[in-house]
Amino acid sequence: MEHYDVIVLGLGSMGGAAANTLAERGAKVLGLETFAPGHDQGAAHGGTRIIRQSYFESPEYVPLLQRAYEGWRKLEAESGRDIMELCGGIYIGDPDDITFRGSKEASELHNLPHEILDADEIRRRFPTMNPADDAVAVYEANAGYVRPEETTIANAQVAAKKGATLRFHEPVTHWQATPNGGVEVVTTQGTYGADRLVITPGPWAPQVLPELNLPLSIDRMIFYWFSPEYSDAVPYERYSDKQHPVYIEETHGNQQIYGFPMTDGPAGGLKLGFFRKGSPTTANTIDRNVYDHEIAEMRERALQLFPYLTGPVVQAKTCLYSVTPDEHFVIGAHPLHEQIQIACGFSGHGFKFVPVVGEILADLALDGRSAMLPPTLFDPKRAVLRGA
Ligand code: PYC
Repeated sequence: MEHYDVIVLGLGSMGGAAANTLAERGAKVLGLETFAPGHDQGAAHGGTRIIRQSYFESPEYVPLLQRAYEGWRKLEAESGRDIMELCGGIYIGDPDDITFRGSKEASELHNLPHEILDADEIRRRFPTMNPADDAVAVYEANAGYVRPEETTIANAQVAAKKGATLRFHEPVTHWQATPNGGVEVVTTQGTYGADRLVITPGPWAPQVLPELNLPLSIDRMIFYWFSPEYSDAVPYERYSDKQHPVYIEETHGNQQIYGFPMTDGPAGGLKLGFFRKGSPTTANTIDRNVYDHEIAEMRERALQLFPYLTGPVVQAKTCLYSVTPDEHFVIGAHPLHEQIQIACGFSGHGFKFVPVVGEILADLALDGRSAMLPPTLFDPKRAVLRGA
């Protein structure tokens, strides 16, 4: 049986980054993945993901983001791929909404460069948008987007270059901790042994980690791309990533939406979606169709911010979130087996952390601890994950 220092089960975004960092640190690594690099079955497709540091979810994430930005630049340099685009980010809300208030608090606490804009200033700078008259926003120039498919492919490419053995199209059928403190992993093609295992299952967490009975909601989410109607006053260039930021908006109790500038030319459409509005499903049974009533609902909401988003829908795609009860991640030692590290439950906001999660998982697998891991925020044994 082939034996490795570490096996990484799942080479999507987080597993790919873990394999890359582990190989860089000299470990003999095997990565196993059911699908191809950059596949569209999980949560790492759709062309773009937001990155930002003025983090309204909790200021505790900010140091991780600062480290992640360094990792994104390193991944670009090592892979020769364009992955991160800092086109700015705007977080619009009522003064008391978490989108605005939380972004402002995180910026102030960590001295992040930011500006506060009122509705007139938002319209003046970004004439694609017509927010509510009493809306306010945090504008962060150091925000933008990363490319998920490019990321996963880049991590695989760089990890392999650093010596990792990566097997795609090789589903894992079983894993187990062995009595000598190691692990054994069985796939459709063979059985492999290792001292340590890193499990990054994405939305397949309930199937891969059934013994933990994690209270994850696997949610069907949708990205939409709508064509704007261009005019002399608001031409294509105003929507492009040279002039348009990523955005998150909620005002007057409206459902939070998020989106991107146009990244694929005038015909590509403006990509947006509801921030946290999905329907429970499973990774194996998700309905990948998108229905007219869903498109109509998204357009009605989008028009509240983008008055010219009246052209045809260019495309719509489903994606999967794995949502924890407190919407914080699950990263740490498997509660039953200390030689196994798990990372899942990224709750729809994990992608921007990919490089730093890779580093944390490598630290945990090789040293049993990581100075970058917040003490309790992502603890797999925390009360909300035990139903308490
Ligand atoms: O984390 O910025 C984010 C995000 C936007 C939509 C889903 N997550």
